[in-house]
Amino acid sequence: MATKSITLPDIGNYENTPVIEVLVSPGDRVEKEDSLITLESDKATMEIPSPYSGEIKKVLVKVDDTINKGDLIAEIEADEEDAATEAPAEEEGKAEEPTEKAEEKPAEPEKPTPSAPSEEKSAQEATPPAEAPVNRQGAGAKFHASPSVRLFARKLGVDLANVTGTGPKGRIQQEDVEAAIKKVMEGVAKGGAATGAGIPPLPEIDFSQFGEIEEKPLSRIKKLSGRHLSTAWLNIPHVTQFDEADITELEAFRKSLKARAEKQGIKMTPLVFVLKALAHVLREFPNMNASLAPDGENLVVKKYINLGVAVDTPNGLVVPVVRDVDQKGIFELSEELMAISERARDGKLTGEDLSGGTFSVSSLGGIGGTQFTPIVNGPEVGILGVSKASMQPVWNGSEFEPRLMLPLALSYDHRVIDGAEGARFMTTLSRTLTDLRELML
Ligand code: CAO
Repeated sequence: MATKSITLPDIGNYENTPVIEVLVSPGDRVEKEDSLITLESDKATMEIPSPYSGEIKKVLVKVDDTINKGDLIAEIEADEEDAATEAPAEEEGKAEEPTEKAEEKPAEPEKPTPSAPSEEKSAQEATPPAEAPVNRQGAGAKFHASPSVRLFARKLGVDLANVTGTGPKGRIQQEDVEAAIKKVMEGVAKGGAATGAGIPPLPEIDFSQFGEIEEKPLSRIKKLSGRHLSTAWLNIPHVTQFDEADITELEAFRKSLKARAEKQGIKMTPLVFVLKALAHVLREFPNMNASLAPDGENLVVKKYINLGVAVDTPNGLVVPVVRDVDQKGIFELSEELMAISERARDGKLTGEDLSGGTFSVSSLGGIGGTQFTPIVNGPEVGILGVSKASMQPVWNGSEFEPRLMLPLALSYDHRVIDGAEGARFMTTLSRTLTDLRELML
């Protein structure tokens, strides 16, 4: 092991050549011929390979530096066998082929000298002069691409680490960069459901190679809601706050009303009490009953409280809206929830049923599960997830008492709601559900 200085070898008739990429950082392990930096003159780009294998100790250039023959690029703790072989470039500032063992040579003929400058009139006229595998800083990704393809990708802002090469030995060609851009653009055109916004797409896999498969078209609702959910998930920085509300008294009250409700043909579930309590708490926390203006500069606070309720239908999830929940009683809300979920399941919802919501609720309480993290129904600010209530032993200060506990999950847009506000909202909601007399305050 010996520390060696790596200098810029003779790269031809170039002076003060700008460094456009630094491909290594201290601590990186490089093999002989791995590219260290990329230079770009007005006519060409070229990669400067390492004359040694070893560990990079210092990087002495940075992007936008301009360098000349003989300038220091890096210091390397060279492997023993490399260290024994002085790099002529170090002594004479000239790039010559360092001696190397035949078995160390990559299968493809690659020169250890700098990539010969490619005289690129345009990226189309790409003649790959040398293809050095690049050990990407941090990412550790390795890929082959000629300087002209790298230039092409850089001009279009494409990260080659995300491009699959179809050339020999996976070499990335210009067509591959074009295909990657096309895929992203198609994703954007489709509403960015799967890709777009620079998000790398999921790999396309032919699953039939592993066994029998069947392709089924997604329902229209699934496609629409999928796009909306992806948009919300990608645009809104989500936080989910969990809590549990003691609904023992609420449940007793609900049961006491059950017979009356049944007489009127109404099914009264815990969800309507949640809707009522939620509307009350939203009055106290108006920021939660709001939307961020598209410019991100203002909050549009709504003075009406219309709650979207997620309904599971045979064709997928829909979110009809129950209007003015704060102004309606439990019986009226129960009736409305029954009617609207029936219309949803029959596919008879109108545009009006589906619009104007200010906050949403997703209840899986009738099905099961202890908690889940709902996705905010953007541009709303929050959504409440309700799971199945269960009897729990709760410590009352002197003993454990069996109490009916309702798990709640609040997801909110963290650009609008701070953690403390989210927690206070949930504490107030839990308190209201535990003691419905809060509704009168
Ligand atoms: N804890 C315990 N039991 C609950 C409960 C809870 N949180 N919520 C409902 N229940 C009970 C009800 O009391 C009812 O019991 P009974 O039949 O004995 O009275 C039973 O579970 C079924 O209730 P329900 O689901 O029919 O009615 P609901 O008012 O609770 O919900 C609706 C209505 C439309 C929201 C619901 O039917 C539904 O579609 N839920 C799915 C929503 C969904 O898919 N969300 C996920 C969105 S993200 O993909």
